[in-house]
Amino acid sequence: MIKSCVTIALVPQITYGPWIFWNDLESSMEKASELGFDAIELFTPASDTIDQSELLALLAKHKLELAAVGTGAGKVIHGLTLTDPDPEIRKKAISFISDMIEFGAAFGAPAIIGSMQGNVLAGHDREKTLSWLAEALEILGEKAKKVDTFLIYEPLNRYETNLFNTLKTGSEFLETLNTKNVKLLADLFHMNIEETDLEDSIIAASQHIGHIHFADSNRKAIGLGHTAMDSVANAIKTSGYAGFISAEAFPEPNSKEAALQTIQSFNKYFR
Ligand code: LER
Ligand code: MN
Repeated sequence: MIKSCVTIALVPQITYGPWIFWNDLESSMEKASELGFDAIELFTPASDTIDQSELLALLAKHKLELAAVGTGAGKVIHGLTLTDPDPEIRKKAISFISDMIEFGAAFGAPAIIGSMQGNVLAGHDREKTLSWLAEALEILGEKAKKVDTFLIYEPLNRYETNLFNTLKTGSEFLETLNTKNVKLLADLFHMNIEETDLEDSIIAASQHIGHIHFADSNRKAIGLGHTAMDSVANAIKTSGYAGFISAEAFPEPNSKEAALQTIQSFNKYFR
């Protein structure tokens, strides 16, 4: 069954971005639960930000699942990426994500590699850079397997990465890896910029998709932009997707209304 999810940002250094709820874990979870969301996706500064037993108790209290954990703080706070030319930085990036994998795995949730994938930097070789990404995904994919979860790799739009921007190129890259434990994140906002046809892309990549970010063309809650969600939802359902559809969208006009708009859209298209 497809399940609804909403994002909560808990990184003090970041004060604005595409996350629906902000700063306060407990009140965000309370609101998510009241609106009928099935799950939350967390964006935290580190793997040890939230006490494990406290989160377990809150998830039980509010009848929510943890769908996934974001790793972007590794880049934003510490400047770490998996494709930095400096091997020491790559090592630290792998270690940061490895800890995040363990944090999520305690709740059955995978970690997401978005901005921590980095870029091919000016003056550097693309093939070499991709070999660093492959090396990291091999290690982290197998790490996730050991703790009974999977890893999520997210193609981003061209303004955020020059590695892979589409589901097709992302899928082809994953197919070159030995590990079969890395899945793809289909972020509808990035796809709106990069894909020729969202529906075709979703169907073609269906065996790789393990998570979906739910945002409209302008990265506001679904229904506030011009994405043709009817046909995108049909493609998601036809593809046999059975994971979380997670609102990674701006808190516009505010968190409460963005959350309400999201759950109404989710129910309209997926219930
Ligand atoms: C993360 O999920 C994402 O979509 C990125 O745009 C964040 O940099
Ligand atoms: Mn995303």
